[in-house]
Amino acid sequence: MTGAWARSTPEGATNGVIYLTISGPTDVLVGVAVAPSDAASVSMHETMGGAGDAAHMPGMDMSGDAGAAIHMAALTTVPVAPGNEARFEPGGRHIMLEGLHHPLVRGMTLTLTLTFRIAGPMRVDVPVLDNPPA
Ligand SMILES: [Cu+2]
Repeated sequence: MTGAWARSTPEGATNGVIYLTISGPTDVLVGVAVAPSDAASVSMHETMGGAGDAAHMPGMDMSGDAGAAIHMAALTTVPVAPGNEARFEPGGRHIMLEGLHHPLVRGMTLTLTLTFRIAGPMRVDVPVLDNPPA
């Protein structure tokens, strides 16, 4: 697990996003979670159609035409293997927090629980940043 970070959000934002890279051993990521006090639900998504991070910009209305144009597919499993790392990065796969209970503010740390088919649950500290780590 490397490069985990969550993008900061302004007051009132309902969605947040976490990125990280997972390398082997061979396993399958089958679940993601954060503390119930942070968000109502967490899921793995794949962004399609070149919308990239815009899908998660604060205030973005995902309903109606805008939502149709920016297609995000939920992923139930993500395979991991040596030499075939699972990358969650801006514009592609991401871990999406919906129903945020508070803004994500730079300096905070979220506790993300990744559940793997073989290895079971693993906790990752996720710092909240304004921009991707260098
Ligand atoms: Cu998403």
